[in-house]
Amino acid sequence: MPHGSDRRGERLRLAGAAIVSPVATPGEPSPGIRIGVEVGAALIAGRPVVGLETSVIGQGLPHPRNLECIDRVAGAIRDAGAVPAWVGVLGGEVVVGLSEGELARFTEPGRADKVARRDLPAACARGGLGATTVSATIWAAARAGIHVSATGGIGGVHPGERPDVSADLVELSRTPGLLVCSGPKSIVDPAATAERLEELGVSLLGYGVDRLPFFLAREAPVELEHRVETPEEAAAVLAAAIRLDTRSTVLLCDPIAEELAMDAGEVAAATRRCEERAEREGVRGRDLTPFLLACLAEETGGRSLEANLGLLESNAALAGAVAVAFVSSAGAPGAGGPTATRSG
Ligand code: PSU
Ligand code: MN
Repeated sequence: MPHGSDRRGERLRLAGAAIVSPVATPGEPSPGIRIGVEVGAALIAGRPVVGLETSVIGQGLPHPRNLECIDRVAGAIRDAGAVPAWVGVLGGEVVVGLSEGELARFTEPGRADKVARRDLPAACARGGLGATTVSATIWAAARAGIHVSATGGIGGVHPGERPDVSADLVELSRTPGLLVCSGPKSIVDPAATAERLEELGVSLLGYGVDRLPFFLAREAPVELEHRVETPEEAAAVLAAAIRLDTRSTVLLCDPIAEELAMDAGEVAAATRRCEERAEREGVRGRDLTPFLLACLAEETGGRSLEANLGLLESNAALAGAVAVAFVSSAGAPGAGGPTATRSG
């Protein structure tokens, strides 16, 4: 196996030019990744870009609230001065920077398959629509030279005798970059998830908080070791991670706004009822998370949905601000974005 630093400069196809990624990444060069026109131009110019998953659009939120999510998330990133880069599988390629028209197809109910990193090859070979989870999204974003991404809540360790563990966790441990989230989704075990992340070497940063944010709830009873107060401080941690070549994601944990936050006990009780329903109906594997999210919305009279949309928007705004701070911080490795070279 060649050493990772030999692989700097993976060449990605972009309208006749090749993009050289400044991010050291394990894995083979990926000619199957297509970069959207606006995103490619932004990366070449060294402008801030934020990677975004589409599983939240395809499976996590119901139609038509997923349309609202796209507007609010993309709007927050643009308002911060960055470019949104939605990631998804389309026409046999992994696309980083879906156009509005392409993205619209992912919002149609039941249209896109949920695609984690393990599903990428089959999804590309099949040629349909694949909505990428965090694991597949950060995999592709890093290979496109994107350093900052955003989501709502990451997957984690589900409670149970034979725990279902999200592929997000191991991918966070082997993908360089920074991901803004509101902690793990409140349908998982927060302490077990934090321990697994520690074991995997994933850095957790509280954004103005000392405890782990817990998606719909402000916090879980899990203490965080590190805390930042500003996008600039978060960007400095990302720059250090890249400089050190730690190759794992810095997880910037941004709690849900107080006015939208739900009571942790209420969320836990509703989640238990939903888990029982999942058990009775035999829902397992990749269907579990979307099932539990939909069930929670029902159980809470739609409040969890409002909360989820609100935290997605504020995480996007923060990710935009971190991406801006990262490219403007002098001397940040890779801060200039990927360098374009002529192909051939
Ligand atoms: N955040 C949300 N809603 C979602 C997700 C994140 O607010 O639906 C998605 C992300 O794509 C994440 C996935 O990677 O849920 C985790 O699914 P699983 O537990 O099956 O790994
Ligand atoms: Mn799972």
